[in-house]
Formats: sequence, C-alpha cells, structure tokens
Amino acid sequence: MTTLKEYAARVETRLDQLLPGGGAIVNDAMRYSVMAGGKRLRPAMLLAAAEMLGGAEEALDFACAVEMIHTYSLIHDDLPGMDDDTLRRGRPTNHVVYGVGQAILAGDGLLNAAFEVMLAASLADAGRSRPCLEAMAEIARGAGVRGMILGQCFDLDSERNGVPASRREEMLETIQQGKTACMFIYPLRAACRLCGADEAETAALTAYGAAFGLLFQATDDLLDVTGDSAEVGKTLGKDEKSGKLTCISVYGVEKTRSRVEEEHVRAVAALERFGARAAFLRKLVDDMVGRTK
Ligand code: GRG
Repeated sequence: MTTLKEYAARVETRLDQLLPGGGAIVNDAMRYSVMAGGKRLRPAMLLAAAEMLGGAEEALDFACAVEMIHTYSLIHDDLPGMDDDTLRRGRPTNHVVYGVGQAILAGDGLLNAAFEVMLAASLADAGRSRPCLEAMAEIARGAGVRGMILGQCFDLDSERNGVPASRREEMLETIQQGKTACMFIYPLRAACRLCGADEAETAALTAYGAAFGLLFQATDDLLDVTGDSAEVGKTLGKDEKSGKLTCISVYGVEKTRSRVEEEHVRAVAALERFGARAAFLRKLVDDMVGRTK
C-alpha cells in the first residue's frame, strides 16, 4: 500500500514543476506557502481514489490543482480581514512575509493556476476532454460559493453578527460541511469522473468524503483546545477567544469526541464495497481519529 508520505512526495515533485518560477514577487509568495509542507491529505485522497478506481493519467495534475486551491484558501483565511493569523504550516503566514497585497495576489494566482493546470490536462488529449472537464466541474463546485466559499462566508458572518441559540447547531453543520468537508468530497468526486466510476461508487466516495471532512474538522476543533501549537504548526486557542462556532462551543469536548467516533464508523462503512482496494483511504481516516497535528 502506498503511504501518505509517498503520495505527498509525488505531489510535491509535480507541484514544483507546475508552479511558475521566479521573476515576480507573486511567484515567490505562491511557492512560499505551497512548498511550506502541509499534510497533502486532499491530493493524496484524490490520487488514492483514482488508483482504486482503475487509474487516470491526469490524476496527479488534478491532485496538484486541489492542493493549490487549498493553499490559496489558507493564505486568504489567514489575512487580517479574515482569521488574522501569523503562523501557518509552522511558518509566518504569507501576508506577514510578503504583505497583504501580495498575499491576496498569491491566493488569486494559485486559484487561477489550479484551473490552468486542469484545463491543460483537459486539452492535452481530445479523447479525454470530457472526463477531465467533468472532474474540473466537481472541483469548481466544491471550492465555490456552494461549497468552501459558502462555508467561509457563514463562518465570517456568524463570528461578526452572532447566531441565535436556536440556530447554532444547524449553522455549525452548514459551515463545516462547506468550508471543510467540500474540499474532501469534491476532489474524490473528481477522481470518480476521471476514472468513469459508476453512480454507486461515486455515492460511496461522496459519503466517505463527507464523514471524513466532518471528522477532520471535529479533530481540528479538538486540537484547538488540546493541541500543541509547535506540533500543529498554527496558532491554537483562538476559536474560544473569537467566539467562533465550533464543535467545542456547540457540543463540548465529550460530545465532539463521540462525533469523531460516529463519523469514523460512517467513513469506514462507506468504503465497504471497495474491499481491500480501499486500504489507504481506510488507514487515512483511522489515522485522523487521534491525530496530534
Ligand atoms: C478563504 C475561501 C476561503 C476559504 C477558507 C480553508 C479555510 C477556508 C479556512 C482555514 C481555516 C480552517 C479551520 C479551515 C477548515 C479546514 C482546515 C482544517 C484546513 C486546514 O487543513 P489541513 O490541516 O492543512 O489539511 P495543511 O496545512 O496540512 O494542508
């Protein structure tokens, strides 16, 4: 079985080739955040799902595009107008190093570069354009205003304007489904499109992605109160201070732990139909349960 480390190494080698070289500060700023490490969970998931479904030559470039979009979202999330953070992936955040203006451009540049990469893959072989474009549509859907951006929008709005007690649970679900789970669900669905998966396989991987995403966010919320900042590589303990809607503020630590267990069971169940071929995806979610970074 391929390990997360091996998938991450493949992705990093290809990202290095795909990212534009020097010549302008924005290129340095893009590289600074992309090459700062990161767990590479989303691209690894796309690659592993594609392999499990029979493989697709374009999967690696699509995986890199997903990592570019994810990194853009982190750069923008750290800006003073959003989460206002100074530490990410164990390094000073992009705007601390390059200034707010360049950090905005670096995020914009990464989002655009992701679509350039996916379009280039889609145009490279006329016979493969349809599945590539369908995969690109999945990723655009997940990252857009019905997915990650929507989640971030409600996150910012609830922090700024508050949420009535009667709507906190529902709002938390909307935020976490959007800002976190969509960036697992839709890359998996993209792998399904690239590989011509059938409806049942696509539904199963969608269910896995949703459970994984909610589990991942719940463990992220737990780490914010129980984790070690040096190990996690970002500032911790901020959620409570900012009055953010999190699993902890809505459910408390114990219920959040139970939720992690429930989503774990759901994620594993969703993989059943794939049997031994899903070994990597199964291990990935197992490893998330007690993660410390
Ligand atoms: C700016 C449109 C826009 C969206 C921002 C990603 C995001 C949405 C906000 C970052 C803050 C946050 C808690 C997001 C939830 C998802 C999450 C935990 C992201 C961090 O992902 P990891 O842990 O990061 O996979 P690495 O650095 O390992 O890639």
